[in-house]
Amino acid sequence: MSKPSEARVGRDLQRYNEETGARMVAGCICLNESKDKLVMISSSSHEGRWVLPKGGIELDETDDFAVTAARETWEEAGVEGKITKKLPIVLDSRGKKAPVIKGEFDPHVMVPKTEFHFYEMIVDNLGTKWPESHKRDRRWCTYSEAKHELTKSKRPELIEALNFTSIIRDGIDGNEDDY
Ligand code: 5FA
Repeated sequence: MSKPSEARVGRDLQRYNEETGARMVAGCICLNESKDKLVMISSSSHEGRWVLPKGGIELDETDDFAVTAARETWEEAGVEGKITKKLPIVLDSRGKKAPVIKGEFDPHVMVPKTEFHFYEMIVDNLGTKWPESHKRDRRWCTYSEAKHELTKSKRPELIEALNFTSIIRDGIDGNEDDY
């Protein structure tokens, strides 16, 4: 992959799901070799919140969303690695109703504003300078630290995606989901 030195910006090329109108986003959950930690980055729009590297799939990109996920992961987190699996799609948690683009509009049906296509990645390299290094922090977190941060950031759908990975869960927080 040739690594861009600048991040793509703007929503002009943003791809939306033709059926639901949901914004389509791809990203990576980046695990270390021993699979007991993941990379989190600070949100650029909400100070003090930690999220996962991800971003909009664009109209000129391939249907292989792993390519977008790897691009966003480099741009936002400066991480490169090997994608090992595609995780099930998770949907926006904000619960707002949005018009269905195709088909009947049903006011009782919750339509996601965003759908997330996440991939599990095993980290090979942490760059020291990357397109958004000037505006984001980056850190390794255990499963329970990540769950804590994503709860604080009000991002249950990102926890859902994390729970689909093969991360080794630490502590009481991690074990409780296993029962
Ligand atoms: N946003 C906030 N809460 C959301 C939720 N529960 N479900 C879906 N979307 C949610 O913010 C990214 C965008 O997602 C914002 O427009 C926010 O309103 C909306 P973020 O997840 O806090 O990440 P960020 O601040 O780092 O955002 P950006 O990288 O600037 O934006 P994107 O992740 O969309 O990536 P892109 O701009 O590179 O395409």
